Amino acid sequence: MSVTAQKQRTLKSEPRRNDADTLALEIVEKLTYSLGKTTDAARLHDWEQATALAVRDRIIDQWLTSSRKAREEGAKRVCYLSMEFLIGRLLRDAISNLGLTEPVSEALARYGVELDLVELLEPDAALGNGGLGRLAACFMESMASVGIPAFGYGIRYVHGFFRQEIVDGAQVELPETWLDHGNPWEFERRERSFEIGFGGKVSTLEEPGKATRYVWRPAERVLAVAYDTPVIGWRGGHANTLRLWGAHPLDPILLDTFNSGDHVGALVESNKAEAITRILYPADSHQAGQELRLRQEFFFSSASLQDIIRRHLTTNESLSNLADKVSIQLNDTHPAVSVAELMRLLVDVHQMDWDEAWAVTRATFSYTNHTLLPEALETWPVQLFERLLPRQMQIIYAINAEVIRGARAERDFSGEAVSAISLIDENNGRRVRMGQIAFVGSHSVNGVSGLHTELMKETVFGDLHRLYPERIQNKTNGVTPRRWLLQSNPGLTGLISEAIGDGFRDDIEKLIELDPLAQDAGFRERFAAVKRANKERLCAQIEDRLATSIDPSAIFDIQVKRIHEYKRQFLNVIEAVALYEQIRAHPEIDWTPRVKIFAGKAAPSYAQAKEIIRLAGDVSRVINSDPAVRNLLKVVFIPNYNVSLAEIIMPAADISEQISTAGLEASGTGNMKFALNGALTIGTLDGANVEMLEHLGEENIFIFGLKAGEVAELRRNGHTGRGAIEEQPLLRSALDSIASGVFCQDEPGRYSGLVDAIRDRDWWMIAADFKAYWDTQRRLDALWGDRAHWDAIAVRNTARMGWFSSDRAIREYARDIWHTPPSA
Ligand code: HBZ
Repeated sequence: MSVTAQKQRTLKSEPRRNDADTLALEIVEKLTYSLGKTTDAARLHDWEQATALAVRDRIIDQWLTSSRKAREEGAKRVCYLSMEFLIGRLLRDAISNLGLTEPVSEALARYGVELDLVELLEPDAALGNGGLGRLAACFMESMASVGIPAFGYGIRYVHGFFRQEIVDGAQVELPETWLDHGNPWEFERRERSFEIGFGGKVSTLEEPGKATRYVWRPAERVLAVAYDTPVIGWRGGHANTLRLWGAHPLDPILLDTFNSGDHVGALVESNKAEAITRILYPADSHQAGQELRLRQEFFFSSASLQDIIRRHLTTNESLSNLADKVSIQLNDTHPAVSVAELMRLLVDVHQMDWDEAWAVTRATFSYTNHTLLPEALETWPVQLFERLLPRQMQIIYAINAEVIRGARAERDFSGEAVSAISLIDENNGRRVRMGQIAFVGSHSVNGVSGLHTELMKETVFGDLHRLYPERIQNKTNGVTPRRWLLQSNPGLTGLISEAIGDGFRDDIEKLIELDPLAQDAGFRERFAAVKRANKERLCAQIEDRLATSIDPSAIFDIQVKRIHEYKRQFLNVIEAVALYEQIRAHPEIDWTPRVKIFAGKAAPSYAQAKEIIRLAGDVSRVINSDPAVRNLLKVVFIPNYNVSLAEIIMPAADISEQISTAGLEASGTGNMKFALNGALTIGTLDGANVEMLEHLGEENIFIFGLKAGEVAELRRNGHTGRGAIEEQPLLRSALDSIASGVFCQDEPGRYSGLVDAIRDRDWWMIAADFKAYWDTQRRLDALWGDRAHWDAIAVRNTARMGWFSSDRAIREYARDIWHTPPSA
C-alpha cells in the first residue's frame, strides 16, 4: 500500500460523527483556532466562517476519497470548460447534501445563533450572467450527485456579475466584491500553475527527414494559478473539483524599472496580467468583442488543457489515448479556442503527428450551443486573433483547409456552401468563427432543447449539419432538484415526504407519485398553504427591499430572467398597462387581484433593455399609487436579481412567465424551476416549454402565440405591428399611453422609440402575439376563481417535472456523449 493510501486509511478510520454535539465542538474549534474568536466575542459573520470551515472538513474527507478512487481506477473524467459558473451560495448546499441541516442548526442554536441568518451572510458567487452559467453550476452538482468524476474549469473572477441598483428608475451597475471577506470554500494551489503566452512570433525548425516543427515564442506570459472548490454531491457520496484559474504576473514587480524611478511603470505588467481575471463580462446576448475577452478565453482554455495533459501523463505513457480517459465539454464557444490550443500542445509541444492529433482532438471535445441569435455568435477579427495567438491562427487555417478539402471531395460542396462552413468569415472583414471551430473540432454538438436542436440543424449549422449529419444531437437542459426544490422550498419538500415518502429525494422522477393527489382536496389545501407561506416570505422580502406591501392572496405573476427584447418583458408590461386601463374603465367587473413581479439585469450597453427596466419602474409607480386600482393590480420590479433571490422567488410564484418570441429562447431553465415548485406556466412554444407541454399535458400549461415557423415566415414577409395594433383597441390604447408619456410626465417622449419599434417593425412579435397573450391571461384569471382546479394543476406541475432534473440531463450526456458510466 502506498504511503498516501495509508494516510488516507488513517483519516478514514475515524469517521466523523454527525450529531449536534460533535458539530458544536467542531464549529467552536474553528471559531477559536482558525478565527481567533471566543463564542462571546464572535459576530454572526464569524459564526458563518466557522460553520463553513467545519462543514468543509467533512467535504474534504469525501473529496480526497473521490479523487483517489478516480485516480486509482483510471476512470474517465469529464472536464466541463465554462467561462461561467453561476454558483450562488454554497453553505446551505453543502449542509443539505451532507444531511447536516438539523445537527448544524441545533449546534448553532446552543449559542443562540440561527442557521438561517448565518446562511444569509454568505455572498453569492456570481461568476456568470444567466442561464448558461447557472446550467454549469447545476451540472457540477449533478455530476457529483450521480457519481461522474469531473472537473469544472473556469475563471476565478475577482468581481462577479455586477450589483444592480435602480436609481431614479434607471439601472445603475456597481462592482460586485464577493471575495472581500475571503472565501472559505476555495484552496489556492500555487503548485498547480501554468504559463500562458500571448503574441510574439512563430518560427520553424527543419530537421532532415522529419516534419517541420513550429515553435511559438510568445511576447508576453502570465501565470494561471488554480483555485479549487470541492463540489459535494447528494448525500455526500461523491465530490468533484471546480478548478478556477486566477491570473498572476510572472514577476510581481519589474525591479529594474522601479529602481530607475518609474514606480508606476514597474507595476504595469503585473496589472495587465491580473486584469485578465479581474472581472466577468456582463453581456449575455451580444459578443463582447474586446481583446481582453479573447485573452480571458484563451487564458482559461490553455491553462485547463495544460492541466489535463499533465494529469494524463502522470498515469499514461502517451497522449494517444487521451480521449479514452478524458471528455472535454465546451460550454458554448467561449472555450472554443481550445480546439486550436490542444492541437498546438499535441503537435508542437508533444510532437504528435498532425492526423493523429486531429483524431484525438475531435474524439476528446464535444460542444454545447446555447443560442441561435446572430449577434451572440462569437467571431474575432483575423488580425486581432493573429496578433494575440499567432500559432493558433495558423492551426485554424490548416484545419480549415482540411475541412474544406473534405467537403469538396466527399459531399460536392462548392461556392456558397463552402463559405458557409469555412472557419473564416470572408464577408465581414475576415473574422474567425468560433462556432464553426467548436463544431468541426468536436465529435458531438448539442442543442439544449428539442426545438433549439432542430433549429440549429436548419439555421446556424445547416451546412455543417449536411457535411456531418451524425454530429448534432439534443440534450434538453435540467435543473438540480436539490437546490431548486429541497433547499429552496422546505415546506413543499416536507409535504411531499409526508405524502409519498422520501424516495423522491434520491430519484426526483418519483415525484410522479404525487399525481393522483391532485384529486385529493385535503392534499391540495396543504399544497396551497405551503404556496401561501412562500408568498408571505416573498412579501416580506419585497417590503424589506422596496417598502412596498403586496397582498399574498393576489395571483403572483412572475417574470425573472435577464432583460432582453426576445424574452419580451415589454409584452408583459404592456399587458399590465392594458389591464390597468381596463380596471379603471370597468370598476364594475370583478377583477382578479394580481401582482406582477419582475426582476433581472440588463447588459450595461444594451439601451433598449435598460429602457424596459425604466418603463417597468415608471408603470409600477403610477399603477401602485392610483387609488382607482384598489389594489387589484400591482407591479413590482425587484432590483439585483441573483441566485439567492431566485431561491425565494421560485417557490412563491403562481404564474411563471415564459413568453419569449418563439424560436429564440434556446431552452430556458427558470421555466423548469417555477413549474417544479407548482407555478402554472404561461408561455410560448419555445425552448424547453415545448417539452414541458409534452410532460405536463396541455391542460396543465398555458401556451399561446405564434410558433417558431410562423415567426420566421412573418419576418420574411416584412411584418410590422400596424395591422395588429389597429385591430386591437386594448393594445392601441396601452401603446398610446406609453408613447405619450402617461407614465413619465417629466419626460413624455421617453418611450416613444420603444413603441415606434413595435409599430414600424415588431421584430419580436409583441403586437402579433398580444391578443393571444391577453386572452390567456384572462383564462388564468378565471381559473383562479376555481381554486380546486388551479391547485390540482399546480400539484400536477410538481408531480410531472421530475424529468427536467439536471441528473437526467447529465446521465444523457454521460451515456451519449462522454461514455462515462455514472456510479450512482
Ligand atoms: O443558456 C442561455 C439561453 O438563453 C437559455 O435559453 C438556456 O436555457 C441557457 C442554458 O442552456 N444562454 C445564456 O445564458 N447565455 C449567456 O449567458 C451568454 C454569456 C456570454 C456570452 C453569450 C451568452 O458571450
